[in-house]
Amino acid sequence: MNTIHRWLASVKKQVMDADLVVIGNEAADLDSIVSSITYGYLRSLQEPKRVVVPILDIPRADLDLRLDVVYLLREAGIKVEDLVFRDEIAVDALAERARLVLVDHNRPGVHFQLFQVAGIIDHHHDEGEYPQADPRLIEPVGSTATLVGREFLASGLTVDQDLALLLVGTILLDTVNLEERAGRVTGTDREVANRLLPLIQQDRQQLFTAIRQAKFNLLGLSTHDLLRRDYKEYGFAHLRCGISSVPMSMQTWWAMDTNLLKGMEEFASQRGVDIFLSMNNSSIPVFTRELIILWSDVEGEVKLCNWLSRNELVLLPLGLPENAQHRSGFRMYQQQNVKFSRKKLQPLLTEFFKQY
Ligand SMILES: [Mn+2]
Repeated sequence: MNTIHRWLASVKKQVMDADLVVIGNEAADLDSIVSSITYGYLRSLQEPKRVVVPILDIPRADLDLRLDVVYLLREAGIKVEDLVFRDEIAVDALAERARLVLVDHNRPGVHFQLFQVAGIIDHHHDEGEYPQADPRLIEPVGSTATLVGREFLASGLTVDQDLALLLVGTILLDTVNLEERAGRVTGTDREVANRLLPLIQQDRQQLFTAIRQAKFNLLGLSTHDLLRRDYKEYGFAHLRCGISSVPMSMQTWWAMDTNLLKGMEEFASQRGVDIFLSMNNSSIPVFTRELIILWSDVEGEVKLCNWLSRNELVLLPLGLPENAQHRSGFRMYQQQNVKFSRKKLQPLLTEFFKQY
């Protein structure tokens, strides 16, 4: 029997022979990813002689920051290694032979400008381009997955459990579990979701909760991912300073990764920064902030902390956990004044390094 899994594994080997590339938008959220692979699968079933390839418009390394996507793909038995990412292929060479189907957007992103647009399936505002596209299906529904699901159901082809799960899981996330109050759901979303739901084994509420929790759960991310998820770099005098903002307390982080200081050191050295800061915040039980400083200049570090404390930051030193006490250059503080975000800290640092 043909399945989306077998199809994905086979297209992976024929990427550069593609006739049709199906691409979601650059944010590569759940809707874009699921719609591109499911619509690509539909077209391949309808036109078996064509090579249809869905491509994700992000580097492969960025997928693991999207935990809702990782979760639903795993639930549906999709192997991440079978997917094709933008950074793994010669996009411009592919544009010479393949045409593009846009899903979840209706104007190509920066990396796919050279392609001829053959089709559009989308739920965003219609920018009026590509009148010749076929299909040209742009409707203001809650999720592009609704439109793909409707096409699948109308095709008479089999919609198996895994395929139904991908589509309906995405519709539920995008429409906030089909809730009227959230103002996202339309009659079409409800209709398609209600035809797909009987095909899956899972309870609707549980599925929605699991996907939504995954989306906002950082626990599955590695230290490296948490550090690069929201990272900025600054130049202060002759020094380079990197600052990560991490929405997690050190205590929670430590429970996940006892080697996290080593991870920070590696991250800082990869980025080639002299000073590395991690600004951690947590909302449970109340909003708190912590500041971790990695700087090999111990004297400078003491001066910096004094300076920050004099300027309202109010830093309370925290001891390093036992297994990290031998690591040099690290200081951990509780930041008593929680109003100082990275945006507000930056001018203070600029000021400090001017006279340092
Ligand atoms: Mn969408």
